[in-house]
Amino acid sequence: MAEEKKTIFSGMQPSGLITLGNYLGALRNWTQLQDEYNCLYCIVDLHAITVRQDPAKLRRASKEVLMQYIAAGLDPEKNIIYYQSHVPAHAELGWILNCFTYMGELSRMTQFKEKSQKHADNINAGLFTYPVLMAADILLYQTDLVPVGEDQRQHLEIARDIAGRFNNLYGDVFRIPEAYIGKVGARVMALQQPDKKMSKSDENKNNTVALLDEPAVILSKFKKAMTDSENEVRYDPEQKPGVSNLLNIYCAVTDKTIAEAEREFANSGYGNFKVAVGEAVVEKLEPIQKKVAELDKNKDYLDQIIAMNTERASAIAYKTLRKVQKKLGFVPRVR
Ligand code: ATP
Ligand code: LTN
Repeated sequence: MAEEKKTIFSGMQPSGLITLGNYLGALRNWTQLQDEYNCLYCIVDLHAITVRQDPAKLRRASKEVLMQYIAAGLDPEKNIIYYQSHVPAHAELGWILNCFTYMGELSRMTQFKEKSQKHADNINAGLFTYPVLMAADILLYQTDLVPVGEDQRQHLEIARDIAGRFNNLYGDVFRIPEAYIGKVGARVMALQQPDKKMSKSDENKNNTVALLDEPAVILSKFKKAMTDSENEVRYDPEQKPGVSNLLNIYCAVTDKTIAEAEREFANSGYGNFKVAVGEAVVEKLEPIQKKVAELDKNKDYLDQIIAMNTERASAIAYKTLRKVQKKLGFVPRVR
């Protein structure tokens, strides 16, 4: 990797189909960063098992995330795209950093609180230490910037705290990363419940739009989206969360401003507005869907990309891990 460029790291869980929220909040921004930065985009399968996964579905979803990364425009030669479980350094540094993270700070994490409520029968230790593994992901690569959606801001803060704490004890080991959160699309809300974020693992499939949903399905989900009892297309997230969410989505996929969109729909009822949003989304996703269908026929190409990129990621990760081990006082391995 070129030395002078800054490093970017981000990831997505193969916990289901990539949603429009994941795309607008994260993936789309990633594709705009690939020329200016050295970028690593991980498929974080170790994180995904913090909630119970069906093995066959996890395998398929992991491959689908890989194909969608590429189809959305991430060049696998320029960017290092790989599976987290293929680089064991993530789990190794994750363990070490567990010993530098406090129970108190982990118990304040919003995602932990939400997920433990949702999966009350499986509040496992991995769910609790999820942010520590995420810190390891980021710190292994001496990352400068982490492009994520708004929901991950708190996890970024804890990663910075852990890194700072380690550096205070052992010297300058980790670069302190910063969050990079886009302006539009950073928080796409659920279509039927616009007071909560659109989430891959939502059981109500009418709440989410998957990148790979068929056009007719996408249109019907938008037609069913929750609005309000007025009939005025106006941006007001407090009073009109549903309509505002649709406006946000529309502007994110068309690159129009909110003011332009409000003018455009000034005289149309909600019915027409929702169809227009749905059609704009379909148009944006169509090329990605075509590319995924092509990639899906090309197993050898995908295998080759993963093999090459796993090597590239490992080389960087183990350099940091060895430095950490040395600082801690582990006896160096004789090879
Ligand atoms: P899960 O439902 O399994 O928790 P998720 O949909 O929250 O998954 P992740 O894989 O955890 O998705 O997140 C991948 C990226 O997408 C992260 O950068 C995250 O901030 C971003 N993201 C997730 N949901 C949204 C959303 N509704 N709006 C904008 N960005 C989002
Ligand atoms: N926690 C993130 C996924 C994730 C990630 C990362 C994002 C795991 N490791 C490192 C950025 C950098 C999520 O739930 N969206």
